[in-house]
Amino acid sequence: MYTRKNQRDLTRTEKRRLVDAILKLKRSGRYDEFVVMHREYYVMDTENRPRPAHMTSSFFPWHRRYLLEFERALQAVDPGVSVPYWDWTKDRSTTSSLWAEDFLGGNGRAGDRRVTTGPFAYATGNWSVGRGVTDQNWLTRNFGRPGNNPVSLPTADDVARALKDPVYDTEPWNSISTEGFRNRIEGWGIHRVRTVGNHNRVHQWVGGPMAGAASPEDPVFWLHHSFIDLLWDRWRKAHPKAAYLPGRKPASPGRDRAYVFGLDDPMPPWNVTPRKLLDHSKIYRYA
Ligand SMILES: [Cu+2]
Repeated sequence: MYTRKNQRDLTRTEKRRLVDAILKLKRSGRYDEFVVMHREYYVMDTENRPRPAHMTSSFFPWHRRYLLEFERALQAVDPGVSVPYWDWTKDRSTTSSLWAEDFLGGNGRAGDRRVTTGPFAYATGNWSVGRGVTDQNWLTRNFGRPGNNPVSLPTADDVARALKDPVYDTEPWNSISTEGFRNRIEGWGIHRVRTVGNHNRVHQWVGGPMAGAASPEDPVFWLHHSFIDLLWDRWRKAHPKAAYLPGRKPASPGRDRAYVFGLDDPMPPWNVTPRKLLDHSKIYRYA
């Protein structure tokens, strides 16, 4: 049993140990395996293949397991580290300690958006991205996407509205589910209903690889998803009688059956069911 802390409460030593563990995973090649896995599971709901990770009910349990795998890999390097969370409703500034030199480094520079500060700057020689996919190998960020189409971080009100929804997820269990906690937090924009929100909006706000399928190229991915995981916790506590939905795969034949994972349907690549991931209280807790 260990604790996942708010990133703003980490000591200098805790930050250094986390960064060191991440850099070690990178050097060993293990880190990039996580990036590849996320890319493989970043499947649009127009594609006809299993889709346990995004645009679907199992978004929360899939990412819980994915984070746990990453955390186990970190702990194999340094047993004292865990994945802190970034509460972006509170730490909203581009100069938050999250983005400091001793932690994740800051925004990308003007022009090519290259991150030039902190341990993940390309010039350190310790962090390159896009292996085998792009020839641009430095990490980029573009906080708030200034210009014609800027993005702001979601607010505490946005999150509160999602937490108030007493239903976990609704038909058609995908990116156009208008009701339900899951898509209110996952945050797909729905034509004439709402714009991109919460989880997706944070990915867009950071910019660079965080805005796409290879988002774990930026280590802030883990801190973002740790907070998303905590929000699932908060929702479950707010609605103790509400169940994970759907309870089982839709009965109708067709595409849904391949991509909707009911409570007891094993999710690839681990073949673990959402039910097994509902309760993490024996593994970690949030502080
Ligand atoms: Cu994801």
